[in-house]
Amino acid sequence: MAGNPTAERGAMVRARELALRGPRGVNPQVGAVILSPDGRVLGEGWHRGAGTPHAEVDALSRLRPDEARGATAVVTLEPCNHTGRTGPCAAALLDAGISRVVFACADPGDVSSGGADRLRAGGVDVDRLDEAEGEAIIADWLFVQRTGRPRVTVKWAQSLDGRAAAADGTSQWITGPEARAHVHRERSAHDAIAVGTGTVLADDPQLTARVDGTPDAPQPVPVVFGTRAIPADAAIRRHPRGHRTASHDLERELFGLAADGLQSLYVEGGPTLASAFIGAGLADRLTIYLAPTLLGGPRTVLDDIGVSTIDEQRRLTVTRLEQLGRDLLVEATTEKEH
Ligand code: AOF
Ligand code: ZN
Repeated sequence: MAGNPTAERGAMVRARELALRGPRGVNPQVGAVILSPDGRVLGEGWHRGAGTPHAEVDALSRLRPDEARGATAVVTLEPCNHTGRTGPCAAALLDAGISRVVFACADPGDVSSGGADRLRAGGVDVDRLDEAEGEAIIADWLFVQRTGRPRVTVKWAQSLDGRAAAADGTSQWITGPEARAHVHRERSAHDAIAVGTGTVLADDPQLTARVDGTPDAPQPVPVVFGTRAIPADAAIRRHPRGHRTASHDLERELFGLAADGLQSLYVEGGPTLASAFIGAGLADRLTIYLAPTLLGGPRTVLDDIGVSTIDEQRRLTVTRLEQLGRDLLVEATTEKEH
């Protein structure tokens, strides 16, 4: 059975929009649209976070009894096949009499996957559509499923000669307003933001995302790494999402963040923390803002990253190069040994 390609394609675009209404967390963002055999939208649904009904069940709940018989479910993620906090969607679709299911992204879970096979075994026609787009909307969640930790971006701003600060430690306004605005958009695009206690003590950052024209931009959760105490009057104590503190066991801390549903981490400073993440092989993406200025002196952007001889250098792949006002942004990914 071929279904109704035009209606299904439109429904998948709509399902991705619906998915993004749901929260980022331990569960993926999933959207679903139920189509009648002649391609009309019968119901829409999305997943509102762990413990709430899955997208397919939410969409089915909008239909009248028996309205799902012979209908097509278009879902951004393969319907699950397990009983977790809720029951298996594959069974719910079968019970409702759905005759065709179109999904984008395969469920990567060991226990939750297999829904497509179960549906086929139950006589349902199953097809795959827009796989890449379906994966893109939950890329960070898929990364967490694969690695157990959030995706990590390490950011710094530097003079063209690779310094993060002047010799006395002053570092404000190396880059211009366009670069700083870009940083705020990046903050808002991450679930959590990491700084070392050294940065909190030296710069007293607010660590909020201040995006022009978007007063309600999502705010990342600040995570302060290190052992030194955070002063009682530190600006970070007034952060709208509170703050977390973390030890220097980076990997363990990252697993803890992922377990709490934080899928991406933006590491903002300073050199000690950035070096620790890179040295431990825990930096996935780098964003480096290059200011056309020279500072000289000892305050290099990184210290020891475990490279003692040239064979150990950390090769990068540049994924983006952009001029931001008078500064340059270089985005790069790290090459993984595994
Ligand atoms: C779907 N539709 O809308 C979602 C799915 O503990 P539970 O019951 O919430 O199950 C969570 C797992 O189910 C999650 O890790 C993922 O594999 C799948 N999520 N599946 O069919 C949905 N949110
Ligand atoms: Zn499900």
